Amino acid sequence: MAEIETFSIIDLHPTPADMAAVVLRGLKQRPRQLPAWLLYDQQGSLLFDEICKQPEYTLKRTELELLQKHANSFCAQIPTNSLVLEFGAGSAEKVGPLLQALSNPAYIALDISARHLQEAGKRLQAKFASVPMQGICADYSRALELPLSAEWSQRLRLGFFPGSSLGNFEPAEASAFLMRLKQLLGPNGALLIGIDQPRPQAQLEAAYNDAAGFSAAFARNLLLRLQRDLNAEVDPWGFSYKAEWQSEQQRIAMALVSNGEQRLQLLGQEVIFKPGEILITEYSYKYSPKAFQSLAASAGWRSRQRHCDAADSYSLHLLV
Ligand code: AVI
Repeated sequence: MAEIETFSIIDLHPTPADMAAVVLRGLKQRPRQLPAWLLYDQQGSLLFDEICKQPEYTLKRTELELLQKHANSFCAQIPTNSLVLEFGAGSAEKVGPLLQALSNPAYIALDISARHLQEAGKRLQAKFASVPMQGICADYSRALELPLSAEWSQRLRLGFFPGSSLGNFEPAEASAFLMRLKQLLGPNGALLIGIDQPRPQAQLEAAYNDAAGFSAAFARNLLLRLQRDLNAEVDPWGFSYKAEWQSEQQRIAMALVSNGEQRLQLLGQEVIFKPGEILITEYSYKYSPKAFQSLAASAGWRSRQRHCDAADSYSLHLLV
């Protein structure tokens, strides 16, 4: 009988002191901007799951369909016994088709939200009882040493970076991140990555400002979490949410806009927002397949296989 595995987590989450330092640095920037990983505490991860269900936000559904359709052909290129490393696993709902198509895989889910990861990992483990799995709670955008057993270290690595989360990095950071992944995945490693493509402005702006208000709640949760986790003094309702397509940069910019003059206090430091001043919560860059392939090439990756959806809005790339 196959062994039944259990899902456990190694917790490498930044400490509150680290988080406070990152927040203060971001609040002093112009425009003020906080890193996207701060959006994902337990509450933020649940709100993001709701965004993914909204009719305007098609990204997750499109990607899942592509994965289900092409998992076998992607995985035919991946050796037996590979270790799948998923960056930003979230609810870990996308890796299923890969675990099904691969022969004798092991799986590591990295995510910044420990509780969300624990619950997602437990559900996935129940579905794939014989696949050895491990969760790591960490900010994967920083350089990372993986705490791997000797047996897992010997497996060839397949990186899995779905959801177009690469788009939440600035292009220079995205290139540096892809280079770091090359190191981490090793000389025979591969990377399966999902990339959202530019589309008409109205469609994109609606996707990031859904009628039900989950995108706005997701952004506002950033300030609520500063209150909860870092005892910041701030009025989250003193800000309105805005998402706009900036065609020159090929990105959606998401921001909280201060409704009036107001103060935010953290660790004895005060930040004054002027009326109309913005706090960027996130950018979401979009890449055509060609633009992405050239970014990947500049980081040392070669394209092995690519599939787009029928509407040509999203692409999955296998890089080696
Ligand atoms: C996770 N990431 C790829 C999402 C995106 O589309 O940029 C985050 C998001 N923020 C608001 N809506 C979606």
